[in-house]
Amino acid sequence: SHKKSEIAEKKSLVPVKLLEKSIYYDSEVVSMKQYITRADKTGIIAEFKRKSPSKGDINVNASVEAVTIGYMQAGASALSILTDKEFFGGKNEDLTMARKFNFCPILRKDFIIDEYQIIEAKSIGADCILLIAAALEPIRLKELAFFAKSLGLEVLMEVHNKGELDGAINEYLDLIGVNNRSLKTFEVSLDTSFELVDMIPSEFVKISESGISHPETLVNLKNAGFDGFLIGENFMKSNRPHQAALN
Ligand code: IGP
Repeated sequence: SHKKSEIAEKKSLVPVKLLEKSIYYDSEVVSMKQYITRADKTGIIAEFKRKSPSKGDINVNASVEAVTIGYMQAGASALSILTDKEFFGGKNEDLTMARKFNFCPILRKDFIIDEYQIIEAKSIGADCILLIAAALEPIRLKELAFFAKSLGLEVLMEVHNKGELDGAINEYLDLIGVNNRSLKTFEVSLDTSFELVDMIPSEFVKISESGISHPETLVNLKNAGFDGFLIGENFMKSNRPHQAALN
């Protein structure tokens, strides 16, 4: 959703120099790669998402503090916080709020196309960024991944098919996520995950994203080789997202 002009505007409003003064900018990241693969964890990346283009309003009044603390107490391995405003009703402050109350890896969920957004991610307290293969030229994706690594951040690359995976894979990625939801039709198919899992090289942590709503789905995905599971809507649609169970 971010256009170049919007980013330029923001850069002049909040210059990089100011972002670099944030207390989070120099603090160490909490490794999502490590947390996801820890044997004593569930592998669940629990997402805070107020609304989405596919579902409209999901939970517009949810409190970041209550929900994220609850997610972690319930056994999540990590958090994903939407910061995109236009489509998901998120904001940077949501991530910073999650950071203040939790010691765990936090993924900044947004449409990243520029280095500025990566500096911003670090400054608001993120540990990991998302790069979407469908939205970036492979060479550009690699540049952005390299840049993120240079700030100490981890990188989750999202793919939808074999073409994206083969075209964009590079040595600066930490985790690879297969998104079961088509960005074009919003249709969810878990087959996407089952088809791609064996094509992901073993050095990357494997995440299945979207449309997970049954415990047996999670078990099947795990048996197929996935380490992590990104779950948003199924939790957020409940009045108490952190007490929601997959069912
Ligand atoms: C979570 P779900 O179906 O559990 O709410 O999905 C997450 O995978 C989804 O929000 C997502 C997303 C994205 C959002 C995956 N990739 C890219 C925004 C941008």
